[in-house]
Amino acid sequence: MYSFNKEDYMKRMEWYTQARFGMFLHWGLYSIPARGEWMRSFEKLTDEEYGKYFEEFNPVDYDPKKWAKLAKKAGMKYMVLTAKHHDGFCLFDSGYTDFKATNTKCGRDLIKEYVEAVRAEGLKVGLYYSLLDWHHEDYPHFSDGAHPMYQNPAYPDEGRVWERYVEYLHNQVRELCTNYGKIDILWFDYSFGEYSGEKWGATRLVNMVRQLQPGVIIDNRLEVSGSGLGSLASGNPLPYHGDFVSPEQIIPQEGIRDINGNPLIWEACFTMNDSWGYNLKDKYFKPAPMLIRKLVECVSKGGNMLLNVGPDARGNFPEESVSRLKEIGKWMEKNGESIYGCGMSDMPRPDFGRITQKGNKLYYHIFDNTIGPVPLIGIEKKDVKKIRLISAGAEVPIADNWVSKNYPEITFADLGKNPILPDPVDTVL
Ligand code: JFZ
Repeated sequence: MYSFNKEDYMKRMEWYTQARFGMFLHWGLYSIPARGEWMRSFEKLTDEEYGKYFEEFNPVDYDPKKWAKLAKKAGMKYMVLTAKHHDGFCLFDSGYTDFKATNTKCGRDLIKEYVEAVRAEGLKVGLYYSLLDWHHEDYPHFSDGAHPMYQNPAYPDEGRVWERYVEYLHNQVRELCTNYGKIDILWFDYSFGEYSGEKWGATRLVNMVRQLQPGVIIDNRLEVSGSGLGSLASGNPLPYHGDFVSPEQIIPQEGIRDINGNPLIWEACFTMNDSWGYNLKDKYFKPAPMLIRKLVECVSKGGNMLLNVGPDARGNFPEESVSRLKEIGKWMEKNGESIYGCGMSDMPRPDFGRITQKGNKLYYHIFDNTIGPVPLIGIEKKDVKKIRLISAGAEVPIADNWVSKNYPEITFADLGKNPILPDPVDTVL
């Protein structure tokens, strides 16, 4: 059934590579202990110990319309929410488990409300689904030596039947692809060691997904983890290679290319602080200007940025996240055209920042004061049609002063004598 058709692929990926900026959401029972989404595993909790959060879970403030509005205001074009994370707790009303939101005090299908809210804002709908499952009775805890943190003495592996877990996984993915209308992104997480590809029944899984959701975009983690390129880069893609590479907490130095040097589609996901799930004690939030520049960096290297928010147990975004989203949104409102539909540039990377490109339009992102006029290295004056300060629509002349006269081979943009940039975060020409 599987065949790789480059034309179909590029068509499917069009909105996604235009969008460039999305919101990742890690939310579940782990928002209550507020020590990150791995706490159950790191702290080796038993079912019973973790079960107390299931008893307690009641996100009274959950309002995904509010979430979607915040994402949209920030300039994001899509959202990806954890339908199930590694702890196995389902935010959706699955027929294959009792460990789900509808069985908690809140009694709501949180995914249903989410997909409706996201769509209503005109954003694309993404769902994260964990391949790992610390709750399922057939998911082993000791098998993989590379991940000692799975090993929980409370959970011996005897009697666990792997095939039963794989059926469970397939059944739940079928539910997600059937019960919630059009899904735009499925974000599987993740493969490691021998737990990769066919171990998950991945060819069969992907065929089912593509049949139920023909346009859906799938990440590459049915094959690899956050650090692998996968077979998409090898020129010989396996059926479950996925549609984009998903580097985590890192922006690749030079973008990502396949073995023939052709650029691949990728999305760097990262946290605003240092945690995916809500973490009460992690207050190391990256400043908004840094996040804006990181987004620019991703686009200048041909990638997307998926920026994470970890809502709290009541269903609210942390204040620190809200203020950053608002600040990013303000910048995006004025400078979004240098992000959406833009990609890697053919021009050399400048010292002062980055360049993004859309067709024959170059966007010079000036992060750093250039002291004198702004050098547009590699550009000949005769090739410049016009230069504009994007945020104001203002004309910026080619410099004609003693500096530019001393360097006649360089084309300079003249932002004036004042060394303070119009926007110290990122001035875009
Ligand atoms: C995974 C999850 O474990 C994590 O909780 C979060 O959801 C993130 C987006 O994805 O994190 C990983 C996955 C793979 C590696 C590291 C972190 N890895 O292989 O190095």
